[in-house]
Amino acid sequence: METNLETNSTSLFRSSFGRAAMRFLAITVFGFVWLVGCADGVSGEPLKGPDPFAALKTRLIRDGFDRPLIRSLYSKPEVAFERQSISTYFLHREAALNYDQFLTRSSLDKAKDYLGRHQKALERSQSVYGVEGEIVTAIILVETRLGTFIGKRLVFNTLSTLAALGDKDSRGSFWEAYLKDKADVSKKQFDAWAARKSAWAYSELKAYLEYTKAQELDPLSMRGSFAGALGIAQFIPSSVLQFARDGNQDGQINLFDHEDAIESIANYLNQHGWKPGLSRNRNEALQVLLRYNQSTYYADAILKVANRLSKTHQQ
Ligand SMILES: [Ca+2]
Repeated sequence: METNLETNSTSLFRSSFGRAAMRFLAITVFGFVWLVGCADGVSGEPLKGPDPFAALKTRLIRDGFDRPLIRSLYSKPEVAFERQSISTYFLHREAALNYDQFLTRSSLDKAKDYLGRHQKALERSQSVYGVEGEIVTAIILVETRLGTFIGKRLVFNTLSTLAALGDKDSRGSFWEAYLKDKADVSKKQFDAWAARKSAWAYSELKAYLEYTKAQELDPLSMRGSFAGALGIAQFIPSSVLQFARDGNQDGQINLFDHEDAIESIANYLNQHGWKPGLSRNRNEALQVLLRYNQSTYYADAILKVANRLSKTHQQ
């Protein structure tokens, strides 16, 4: 989803550092972080040295988050510095994803079944937001295999880990412990990436804490992608705050509920310019879908799946 706008390596490569330079950086950093990760098989562990979240906690409290809540959250045993989520970040290769897998008969049959099971919610979204059920279903198929692959990492850990790299000391500790003698990348290059990424992650972490507080959800209850996207629709927290809706009208926006996810996707696309029948105009439809995920491979796959679903639907 939009998640991937700011978080995947495709957009990383589009950064001002220059595509080639960042690709080199990504590959080298990934390669060495991955090797280090494989060497001891540990994913979430404290950084060597001082508490990696110390500065982050102070910053959150200074920015108005409740001190006892922040201290309590970061003292929980499941909270850990997920250095492998950093390496996975570099592993992600948008162009290498096989989108054809979503066009197999088996995938399309499952999607067709989903259209039937969630017909009511999909029809309501179509009438309120003008987004065809086939488009919403195609997005849910590609994002999370219809809600069956929603990520294994605690969203809180993923965002906290990336945000912690904004602190010079934590970043330095990470460099010293895991990259300095192994990575074929300069400290300056790593610093530049970490500064940009951590700023994004801090903003998303704040949005995540605001969302969980407003909806009375446990911040440690949600798992998501290595990029901090959550739920069936894979929204990043700032998009959750802005575009998510309570589709099943139970008083809580929970993107692990299908009806909430369906309506949230439809609202998101509507707010970004989707109109009824837009899927028949490929170029205009692509422009809106690219707001959801910046990859043209992705947007193209969504339209192909939706098109196939519409055809089988009419038969
Ligand atoms: Ca709900």
